Amino acid sequence: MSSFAPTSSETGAGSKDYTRFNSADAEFFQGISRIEYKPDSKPDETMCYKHYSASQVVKGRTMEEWLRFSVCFWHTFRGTGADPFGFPTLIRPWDDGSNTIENAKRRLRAAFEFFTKLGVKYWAFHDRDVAPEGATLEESNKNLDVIVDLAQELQTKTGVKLLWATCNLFAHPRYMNGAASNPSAHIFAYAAAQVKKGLEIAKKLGAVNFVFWGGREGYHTLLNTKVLSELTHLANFFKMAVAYKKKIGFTGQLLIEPKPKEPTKHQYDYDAMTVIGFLKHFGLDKDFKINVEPNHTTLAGHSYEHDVVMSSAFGMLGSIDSNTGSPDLGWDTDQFPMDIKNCTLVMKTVLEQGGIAPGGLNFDCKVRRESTDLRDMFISHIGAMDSFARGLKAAAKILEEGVLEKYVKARYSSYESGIGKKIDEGTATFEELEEFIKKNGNPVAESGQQEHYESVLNYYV
Ligand code: XLS
Ligand code: NI
Ligand code: NI
Repeated sequence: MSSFAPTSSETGAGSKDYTRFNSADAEFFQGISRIEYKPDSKPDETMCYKHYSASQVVKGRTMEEWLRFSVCFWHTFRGTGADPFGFPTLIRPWDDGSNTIENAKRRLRAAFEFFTKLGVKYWAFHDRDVAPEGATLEESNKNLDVIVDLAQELQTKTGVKLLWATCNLFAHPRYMNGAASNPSAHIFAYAAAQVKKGLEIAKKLGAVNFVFWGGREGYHTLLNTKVLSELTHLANFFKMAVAYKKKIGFTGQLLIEPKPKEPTKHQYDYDAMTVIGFLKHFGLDKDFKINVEPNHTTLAGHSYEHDVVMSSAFGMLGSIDSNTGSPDLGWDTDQFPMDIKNCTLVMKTVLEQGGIAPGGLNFDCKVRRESTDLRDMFISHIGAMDSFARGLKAAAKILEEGVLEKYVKARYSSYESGIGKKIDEGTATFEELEEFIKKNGNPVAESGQQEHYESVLNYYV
């Protein structure tokens, strides 16, 4: 990869005038105004909402309240389009490619203009995306303080709120063998100190959640790994986070984001059920919920909505990193969710559980490397927001008409009374069930009717 490293003339960095973006009233997205709702717009008018109307009421709440969209800072303002085979393609006019505070401030101002023009009320970031990492922890914290002050000012000015903050515990080489599951206690301590600061800034910015994603918490070979020690350390790390959160009075919901692999071969937070088992085993399930990312769910070999449904069933669905993979690829492509059926299935669960707050739908998505215009940043978010608005409307109709529900209810009706009710409530015994069979004889297996259910769903999408 290093032999492919671009020079500044190849990236365009350093050759332009960035100072015009330094003032507080600089405009970053010239010629683009506030995105409007235009339900009658033509098919190729993609710089407006056709379905997402923030104030439109669906099932007793506004679309804005149900959907709680959030823009992620890392992809949308730090993504460069570089990949292992090619140079950056997403060269933003305000970004000089440097690791300076000035550049960080420009990016942040550009981001808040973007959130405002798009009309999205939440954002999310990693500590190291917003502020440059220094040579020491103290230096990094000092950089963060400067940027967090500006973020606070911009949040107040625009009314945009922080859906969640997180710490980047995976990019720096010190974390190559993990952070809280690192074989070195020294590195564990560094990660803890970093999260301590992360919780403090989350509190300062009024974050309604705080996320842990363990991209390097796992193993590449079991030959060098003490799995139970690593998992115990990981749990102890989370216990310290809970204790510190309580100590400083941070009220945001703590979330764990499952992912089976990438960058680590096997990640401990494999999928929703693995995380729920881990949390219950270590007595952490009252303090954490799950941030489901559907692209991770499909990476784990499940269907798109699987982890959303599973976490919700256990009362553990906290938030959603609403993105998608490419079904023909096997990795985390972080694409904008444009599939209405997927969005419908996610929103069906969100409606069924009465909403996703304090979580939201965070666009952990990146425009394709080839989508190089500033307008593509808008079009991608607008397209995904419209897909979710359609998903919300379709899901509301599915629930209101209750057709699917009627069939599901009938399918399980044998558990509503008699011996079935006793099984459901956990009071039946093997002896009783044997008696039941002797008395009632052989059961009849009924059709699962999958195609019938699929046809009903298609009617609504
Ligand atoms: C990576 C994850 C990451 C988390 C935040 O695959 O999705 O972006 O959401 O650290
Ligand atoms: Ni994510
Ligand atoms: Ni991801």
